[in-house]
Amino acid sequence: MSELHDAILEGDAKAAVVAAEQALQAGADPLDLVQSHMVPAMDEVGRRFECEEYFVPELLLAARAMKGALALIRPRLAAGGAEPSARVVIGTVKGDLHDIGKNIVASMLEGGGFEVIDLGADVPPEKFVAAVKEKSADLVCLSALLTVTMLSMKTTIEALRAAGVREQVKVLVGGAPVTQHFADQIGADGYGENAAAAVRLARRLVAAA
Ligand code: B12
Repeated sequence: MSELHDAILEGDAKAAVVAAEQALQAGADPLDLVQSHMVPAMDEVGRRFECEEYFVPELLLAARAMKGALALIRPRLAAGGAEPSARVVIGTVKGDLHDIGKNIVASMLEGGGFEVIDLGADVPPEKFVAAVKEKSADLVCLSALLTVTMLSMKTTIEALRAAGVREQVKVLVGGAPVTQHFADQIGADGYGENAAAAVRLARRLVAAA
């Protein structure tokens, strides 16, 4: 595939940054770079990890290369220039350190005209609740990449309910192991498969509210 894809797969952060720079200079679409080159590279990293060709060090190197290239691309994703239409609190749920996908969703939401409050990774339910209250958020976006931490999404929605703010916000969930069925089961308002879907859905939910 592309040099950018291969640099991430090989965990070569320098080469990934150079390849991303060159692609952007050549006029590549930033979202296409992410979706058609970078995400497939991380998927292949995951596949290799699963069949024990890669181990945690390779995972970390690939993630570092992905993040290096993303740092260049993120401002372009977020350069929508629209007035903030609604306020979103986003984070990766408790116990889960995966934040690459969450960061892409956050950038795309910013580009889509949302004001984004990013709480980071490994965010406990009470921190989501506090941010929703403080910032009068319209939307909460929860990300999880581990099957075990998907349950933290449920706990977070329960905490929003217990704090009396569940009806105030729409809750959107996503991340590789999450499905529409799971979203329905835990009482989320929506599930998005990728960052573009997240923006579409966020707009629809806010408009309906
Ligand atoms: C990179 C990586 C890591 C890095 C994370 C670095 C970082 N800062 O994020 C490190 C090395 C730290 C790591 C650690 C671990 N990892 Co890991 N990791 C991955 C890997 C290879 C890629 C994840 C990624 O970044 N993908 C690219 C992004 C762009 O995709 P994404 O996150 O899915 O996001 C997109 C969509 O899902 C969606 N989305 C995401 N969030 C949201 C939110 C909303 C609201 C919406 C609408 C949409 C949305 O939009 C995004 C953009 O399109 C995956 C394999 C894979 N293919 O997913 C394994 C994987 C997730 N890891 C796995 C495991 C097992 C682990 C460890 C337990 C390993 C270990 N033994 O220590 C630890 C756990 C640490 C922890 N407590 O979280 C397993 C999980 C298995 C499972 N089903 O539970 C996977 C699937 C690998 C595998 N095939 O076995 N990992």
